[in-house]
Amino acid sequence: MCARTIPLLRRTGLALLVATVSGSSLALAAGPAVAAPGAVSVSNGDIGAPCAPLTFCRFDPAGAPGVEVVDTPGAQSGDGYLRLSTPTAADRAAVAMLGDGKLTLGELAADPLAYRTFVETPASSPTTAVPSFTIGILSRKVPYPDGTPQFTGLVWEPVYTGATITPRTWQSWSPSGAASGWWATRDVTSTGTVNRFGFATYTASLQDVVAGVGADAVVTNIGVNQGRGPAGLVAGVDLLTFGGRTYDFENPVTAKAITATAGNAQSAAAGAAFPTRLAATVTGGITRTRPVPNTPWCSR
Ligand SMILES: [Ca+2]
Repeated sequence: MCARTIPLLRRTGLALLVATVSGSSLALAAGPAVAAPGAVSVSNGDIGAPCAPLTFCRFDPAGAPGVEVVDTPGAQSGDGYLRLSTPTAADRAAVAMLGDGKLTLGELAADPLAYRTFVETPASSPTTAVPSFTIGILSRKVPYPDGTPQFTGLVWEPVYTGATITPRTWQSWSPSGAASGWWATRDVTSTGTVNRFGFATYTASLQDVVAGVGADAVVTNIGVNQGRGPAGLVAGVDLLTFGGRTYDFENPVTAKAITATAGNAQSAAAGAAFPTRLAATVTGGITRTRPVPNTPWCSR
């Protein structure tokens, strides 16, 4: 008889899933798909949970119906990605991690910001639209009339760097390393003109933004946004990076088949271990089968 409890990868850095092997029976909880090494998996269930500090959620008062972590062979990392859909110009699709009220813009900008996009169906207009990298802040530099810090979204879009958007191709972006591309939602001035928050619309780098807004601005949310505006755009996002972590959008796997991959059809003396450790591959998934890391094993 043998019994083991084996930790699998964590989801959103909070929950720990386990698979338990007991004797000849093997029971598997749903586990995550293959995530990029060192990345934190974020599933459709994660972003569907109520918004809370330091977790991802659909960041939109209307619930952002065009937001889903999908399993698809088109994924570049793992087996899935975050799909954002805006059928009409009035739609918005966004996912963000809420801040904890402590993180400042200066602290956030100290680590690389990065993400990848994949345009499945370009917008009717503008055809160059892709999901943006968005940071919400509260700025003391531009307070409301009552003196409280004013909110604005800080938005980075590849098109304002002069980059070419290629549909049906994964493209990697670096909002923190780009020489331009940032603008503020609460004061969209003409290109190259300094806004109320102190940086030039569309031509500012992240360093320009921090210098203009102030490193002490409190971060309220970090994520990606699509719309309002680009009607018909269907786009993927994956490997969202900030705060020293990369978030890989992947759904859990439910085991459908277990196949011995090592140690089968061998014998061992009583009380001795098998010469080859017993191992198995578990496949599952929502739309197709796939191997699962850290497949449980036992020997007896
Ligand atoms: Ca992925």
